[in-house]
Amino acid sequence: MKILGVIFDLDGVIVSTDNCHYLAWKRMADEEGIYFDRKINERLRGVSRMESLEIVLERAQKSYTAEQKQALAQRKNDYYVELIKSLSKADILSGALDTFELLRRRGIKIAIGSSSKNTPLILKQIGLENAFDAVADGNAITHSKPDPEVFLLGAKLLGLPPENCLVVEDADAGIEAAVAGGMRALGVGSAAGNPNATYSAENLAKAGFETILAD
Ligand code: B16
Ligand code: MG
Repeated sequence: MKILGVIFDLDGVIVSTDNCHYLAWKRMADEEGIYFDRKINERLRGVSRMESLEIVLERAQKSYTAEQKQALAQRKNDYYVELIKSLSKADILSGALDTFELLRRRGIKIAIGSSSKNTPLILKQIGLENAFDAVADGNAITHSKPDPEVFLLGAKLLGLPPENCLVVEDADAGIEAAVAGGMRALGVGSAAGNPNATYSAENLAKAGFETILAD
């Protein structure tokens, strides 16, 4: 099956927001007296905000009501939004722009498939708000990765069947989601070497798209 569309995860594939997520969760957790470190932060990759909060609260000494949890997630997001306001074009990860150009030249459609509700803001900050044929993000879905919903929506918005789409992901949950949706997956960053990924590369610059497309 030919690859006619590529759906890119955002955080960790096109731009690295890891540290911003870490600092925002850390600030909220410190204020609440909850232990949080970079190792725990790794587990939040590709996971939705409320599911991430549940992971953070595993170390909490007290229990929180649903209302309090909403407030904690909101507070973390306020800190996060403040931090991502300093993102710019310079934060686009290595190989991303060249990859988009190559795919466009080949007539392949490109989309975003991200769990983040902050996708529109992040794309604007890095100057890519008009770069994609479709954007499927955390605002449009009810089930986050490893559920395939966000990628199936991306394929639908591109007008393509899943089997003609390739997903690029940095999270194991995202690779799982792509496979569950019947798509091929390229694992980069933290997901490079994921045994379920069809292709693997350290980053987009090293992905060898020419070879993948010739497959
Ligand atoms: P937000 P992706 C994910 O984005 C992040 O990897 C994950 O750490 C974050 O919790 C999630 O978005 C939700 O983000 O709080 O901005 O809605 O990797 O799917 O692009
Ligand atoms: Mg990601």
